Amino acid sequence: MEGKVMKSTGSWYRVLTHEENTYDCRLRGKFKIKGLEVTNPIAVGDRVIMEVEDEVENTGVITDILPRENYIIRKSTRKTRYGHIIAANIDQAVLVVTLVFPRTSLGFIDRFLVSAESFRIPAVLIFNKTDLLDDEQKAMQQELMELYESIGYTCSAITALNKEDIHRVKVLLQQRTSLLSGHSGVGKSTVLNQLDNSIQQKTAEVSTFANKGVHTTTYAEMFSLDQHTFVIDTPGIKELGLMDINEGELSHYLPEMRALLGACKFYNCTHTHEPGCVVLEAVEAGEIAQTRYYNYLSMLADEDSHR
Ligand SMILES: Nc1nc2c(ncn2[C@@H]2O[C@H](COP(=O)(O)OP(=O)(O)OP(=O)(O)O)[C@@H](O)[C@H]2O)c(=O)[nH]1
Ligand SMILES: [Mg+2]
Ligand SMILES: [Zn+2]
Repeated sequence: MEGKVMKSTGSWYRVLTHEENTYDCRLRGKFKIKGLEVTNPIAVGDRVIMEVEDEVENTGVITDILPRENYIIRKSTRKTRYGHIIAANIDQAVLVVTLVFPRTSLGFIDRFLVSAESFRIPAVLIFNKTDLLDDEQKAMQQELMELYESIGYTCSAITALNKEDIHRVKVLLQQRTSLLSGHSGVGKSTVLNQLDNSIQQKTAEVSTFANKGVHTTTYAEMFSLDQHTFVIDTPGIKELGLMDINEGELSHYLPEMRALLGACKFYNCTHTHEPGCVVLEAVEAGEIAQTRYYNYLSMLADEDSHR
């Protein structure tokens, strides 16, 4: 029968079937997807075919994987040549960011957005922990939200424990399957726990010593808020190594650059030094944010990202 992978630990998978039964499954055989080298062949969100092994224990085996609509992948931290699929078959990627405790860098945000663009997955930014910001930081956050909104990304500023804020998050998630991603400690699990009383993900305080999260969530897990609304909690990530993006493609994944493509003098313009480059002109004129342009350059320079 067919089911959906709700949780994956790497050694077993929790599968929810159409009949709303859940089974803890292992894999049978090898699952190799052509042209994709990954450390995890099956990820949360995958639609699979499974056979029941034990009706009493609710165990089974996954025998096949159905074609993916999409997936979001990062470079494996252990084996750099390999990717690690964060989730499959998602409607949107929600990046939870915090200006403080811990601080999310713009480089990380832009890499995440580029990655989502490359997989054609709409991305949303949630700025959490606004209760911890001083006036200067609030102004900075406002500026960032205006920047990303102007590029076309929906942004929302919240405090996880504020009911009205959580209501706004609910509206963003309605009728979709969403991935919650971001650094450890930004509050992904805290937000999720507020969305539904039945969800009780472990959360933990950010280390005051390192100003970093302590990696409380260790496995990706999908929760259903209603029949049509699913949210995936994931372990915090430090970096998002970009996969399979070549030099020529990169600018297509920054929407404000994409809008100008084709207008540069040289068709193979890298937008770094060429005469008649409309991207450089737009940066000069302040129409493209310097931070976005610098992060473009940094991604371009990252040898590993366009192999
Ligand atoms: N002040 C404040 N604290 C928050 C807010 N949201 C979350 N926290 C706290 O931040 C800490 C980390 O939250 P978690 O939900 O565990 O973070 P996470 O993103 O799930 O972290 P990992 O599972 O490690 O990736 C906890 O102590 C939360 O109580 C918020 O809006 N304001
Ligand atoms: Mg967590
Ligand atoms: Zn150019």
